Amino acid sequence: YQCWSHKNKTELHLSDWFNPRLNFTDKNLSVTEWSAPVVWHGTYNESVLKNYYANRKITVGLTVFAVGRYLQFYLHSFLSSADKFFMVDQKVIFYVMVDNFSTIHWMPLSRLHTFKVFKIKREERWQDISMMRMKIISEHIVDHIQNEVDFLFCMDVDQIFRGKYGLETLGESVAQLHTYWYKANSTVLPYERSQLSEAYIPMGEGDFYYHAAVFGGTPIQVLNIARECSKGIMNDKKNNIEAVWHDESHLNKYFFLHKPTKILSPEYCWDLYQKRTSDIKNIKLSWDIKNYELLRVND
Ligand code: 2GW
Ligand code: MN
Repeated sequence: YQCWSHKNKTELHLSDWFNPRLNFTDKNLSVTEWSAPVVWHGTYNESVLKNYYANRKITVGLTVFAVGRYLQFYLHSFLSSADKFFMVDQKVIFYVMVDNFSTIHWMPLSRLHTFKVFKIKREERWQDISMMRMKIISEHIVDHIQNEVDFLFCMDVDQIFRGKYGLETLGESVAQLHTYWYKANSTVLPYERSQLSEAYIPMGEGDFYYHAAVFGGTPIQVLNIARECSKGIMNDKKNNIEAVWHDESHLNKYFFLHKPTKILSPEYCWDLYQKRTSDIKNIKLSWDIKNYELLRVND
């Protein structure tokens, strides 16, 4: 009973755990115009967060897709690094979507982490593999995920966790700053610029360019995100158009219309080939290597 009373009484305020970095020339990289925190290493108080969530018994979900060659190439290093760094000491369910069970092998996970594997149909075109994730995610949230977790992340599989990725990342709706574009002027961002697409964002508008390799939130918010993106993708298909960066263009449109409540710095999804500036203090997740010759053949 102590657990319940505590759960409903105290609220966590932004100033309890978050200390913005104020040394940016673009002050939006600290706190956005709509007052969402931009979480960088060193801006959050881990022990306050740990205490706050200690008697709330939360579970965090993480969906990841590994289809075709991506299964053998990326899944193991993604999961084993996630087990080590993603939500350490929290209950976690990894939702692993694959097109082939036979290549999955047993992997021991830490005590509070577990995984569920689901079989999905393999799409012919790689663009469709990527885009169909939105539809599949929304179906699984409705079917079961909404009853199993308090927060949900959705990630690309071609990445490796490198440092603690913890409670500071949780929020109602969470978006990831793209490594390449986080300091760029909005006119150069690679949004979809055709008015014929549902993902269209007018020139000069848009807040940030978000990376679709990481997004999250509460199950209900992630359901909204995935449903809207999926709708946009399907409507575009009907009109014979495909947005320039596929599901990522639709995700950017969604977050343009519905501002995320929390933003993660590029430290939470960094490209190690990119020149590292002094902003990047602690890399939590990095892109895995891409071998297009090996990966993008149709077999
Ligand atoms: C994708 C592209 C080309 C060839 C294969 C695939 C592929 C992707 C695949 O064969 N199998 C597979 O499971 N996938 C899944 O889709 C996997 O989870 C992968 O991480 C995800 C997105 O594909 P990826 O990582 O190759 O695309 P990126 O790294 O260029 O990512 C950005 O742009 C994508 C749209 O073009 C997505 O929006 C993605 O979320 C972005 O990070
Ligand atoms: Mn990727």
